[in-house]
Amino acid sequence: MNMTIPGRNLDTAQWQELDRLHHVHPFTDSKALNRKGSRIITRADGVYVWDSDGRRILDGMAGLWCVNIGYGRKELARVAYEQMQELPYYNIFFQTSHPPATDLAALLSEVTPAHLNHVFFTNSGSEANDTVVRLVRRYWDIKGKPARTVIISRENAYHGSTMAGASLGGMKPMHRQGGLPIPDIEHIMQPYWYALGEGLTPEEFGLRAARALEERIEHLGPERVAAFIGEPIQGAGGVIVPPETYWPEIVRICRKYDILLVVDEVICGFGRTGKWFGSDYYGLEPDLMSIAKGLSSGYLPIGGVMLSDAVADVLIEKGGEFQHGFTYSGHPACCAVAAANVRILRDERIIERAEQETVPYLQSRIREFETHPLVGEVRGVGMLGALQLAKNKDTRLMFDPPGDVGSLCRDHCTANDLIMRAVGDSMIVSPPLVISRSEIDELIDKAARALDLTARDLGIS
Ligand code: PXG
Repeated sequence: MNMTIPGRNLDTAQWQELDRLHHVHPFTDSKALNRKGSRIITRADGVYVWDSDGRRILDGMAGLWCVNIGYGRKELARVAYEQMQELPYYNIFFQTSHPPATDLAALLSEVTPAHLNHVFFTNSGSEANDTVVRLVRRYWDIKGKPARTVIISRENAYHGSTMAGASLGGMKPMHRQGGLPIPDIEHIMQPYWYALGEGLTPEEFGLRAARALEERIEHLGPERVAAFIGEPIQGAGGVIVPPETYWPEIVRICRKYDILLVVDEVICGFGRTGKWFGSDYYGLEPDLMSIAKGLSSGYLPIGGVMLSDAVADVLIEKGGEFQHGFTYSGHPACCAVAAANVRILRDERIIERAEQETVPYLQSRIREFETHPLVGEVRGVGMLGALQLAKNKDTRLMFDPPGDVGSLCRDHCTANDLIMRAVGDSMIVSPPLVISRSEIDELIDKAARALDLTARDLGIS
């Protein structure tokens, strides 16, 4: 099958060859990929993507956790087309603005938690978190406490791939490449009960994991600590759903020491948890909130940082010029598409309908895997789920080395035209919020088959 883009009419092998010769892929062993050739995705609709061989694949990951609204919404294409004819680009520096950026800013203040009424636009979640580092340190500087520079994050957190994003993240393999983390970023234990909570109930463990924050603040000296940052539910870390006790205790500690609470909603935002934001799900009142992905459902790149009224007051009323910004901050086409996406989510009640109908169905169906011999734990909230594979489900013995069995299972999913992500030995689902019950059935059937084939390969039954 040939696939045409202007100027090139190539078949699968030709696209793969050009890719091999010229394209360096993110988070990829390029040598290994080049041996087998990349999969070429050519189009998408609803919850499905098609590859260049014409195979229809169920996208259980909504792209990279972002296509919340589903593929193929022509309204968004139309909005981009019209906006690009009207005003394809102008910046929002130097005392200018334009309708798409201003409209989206106002719309975001409506849909985000009530006390968040200002946004700083970026082009990605990583840039949002870089902006967070600068905002947090600037905030304390303006408040006359420049020594408050340390930001505390968690091991196995993911906050992006730029220097600051990867530093905030707790991914050791990322830190090892490029001399990270940058100074004054600290990491505490993550609230991963299945892996770390042996001998404790989830509730006890949640408190223990949260109190690691208090211990670190005391160790560093509270006068040095600027903020705590966390994903409501860790996504790329393996859909780690914290015990119920965790977030209330984190909030108590942040308030006690007067440090800023930064909630990274890049995955959890815009409906992923069945509420508009993970902060709504856990009842959090963040001082700063990072957003991206579902903000535009991935149709165009855009991110941002929401500021609480209190933070905005300090930054705007007392801060003078904030020396930060990107050429494409508030890009007109990206803002117009994001606003259209948010309005569709809101006006079609996509999040509310998912919460009532398909979220409970997905959550109950993935829990059927609790009895599977390979599955040690099933985790999930909203349209997020994880099947934790374990060598011995009774003793919680994990596979060693970690990741090989997850990759094997992932390959069985792929061969069966289902996209699931393996994070170590956790199998992840994060489908578009518009997935139907029958599509969930298809996802579960295909995942079951992949698990069975994996168990067979390992001689487990
Ligand atoms: N914060 C969180 C919580 C994320 O999940 C980012 C920030 C960075 O966003 P950008 O737009 O800069 O990518 C993310 C991104 C994976 C995977 O393999 C996850 C992400 C990105 C790429 C791959 O699960 N999350």
